[in-house]
Amino acid sequence: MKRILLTGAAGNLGKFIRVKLAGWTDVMRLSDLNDINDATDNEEVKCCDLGDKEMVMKLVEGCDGIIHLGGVSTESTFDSILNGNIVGTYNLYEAARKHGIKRIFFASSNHTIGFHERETQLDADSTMRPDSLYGVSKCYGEMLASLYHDKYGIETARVRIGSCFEKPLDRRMLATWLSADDFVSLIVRVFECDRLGCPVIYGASANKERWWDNQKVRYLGWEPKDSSANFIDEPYLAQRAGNASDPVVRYQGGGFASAGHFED
Ligand code: NAI
Ligand code: 15L
Repeated sequence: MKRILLTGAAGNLGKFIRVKLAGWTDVMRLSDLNDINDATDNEEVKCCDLGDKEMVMKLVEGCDGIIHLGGVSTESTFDSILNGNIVGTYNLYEAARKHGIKRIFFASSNHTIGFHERETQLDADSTMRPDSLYGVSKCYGEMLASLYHDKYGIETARVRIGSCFEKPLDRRMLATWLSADDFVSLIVRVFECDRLGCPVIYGASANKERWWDNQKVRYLGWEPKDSSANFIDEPYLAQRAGNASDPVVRYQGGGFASAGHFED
């Protein structure tokens, strides 16, 4: 893999991916809305707004694959989601089509299915039940990837990331937590496997508590190694569970399911 474009490179996940994947590609092309001033020798920086079609066309030129993390990453106003996640993801796929990109890692989210109750076991074929406008925008991204796969042959890993943080931050994340190492090992598998297709993959570590089943993507050979169970001494585990009828406890999306609407 020669040159990989990393969008959202200045964000939380982008920052550690740069470090953990250093040397994996000949060149990592970094992009974000925010400036990036600490590029290393095998990184190059091309910052732009994903909503700017012409800039995105230039951004993608010369790349061999894309790790697409850029965009609005939590609930927000429709206008900002429209620009970053709807228009932005379209611009990226159009540029990928025109520049012959073969493979994309799309950072989708568990908020595409956040209104499923926690007792419901989901797999790749479960119905989308977004819990926010943000979740709806990720459903759109997944469907756009499907179209560009079926019509133009661009392979995409549609990864419904759970909660990728240094450690689980609350009781819900015992099920949704994805470690940085497991996230990076998934990225590597996505670009190194012979055939990818356009699968939906749940991005969670090998946690004991599980809501999501990745049986349908066993062919990828991705084996997460970490577990939220290793954080057994964290204080939130000693807390009593919340009220079971509270949407924050009832639904997989947690607080996103109960959050109010963001007015433009
Ligand atoms: P983040 O918010 O820290 O990073 C996103 C980056 O995208 C930011 O640096 C931001 O400046 C950039 N961005 C926003 N709008 C843009 C635009 N119009 N043009 C160009 N760049 C723009 O989010 P984080 O946590 O790093 O997440 C990365 C991706 O993974 C996001 O797409 C998010 O939705 C997804 N994800 C993350 C999860 C997590 O646990 N961190 C869970 C599920 C999904
Ligand atoms: C997401 O989609 C967000 O990007 C991240 O900040 C977390 O809120 C995560 O989901 C989660 O559900 O924990």
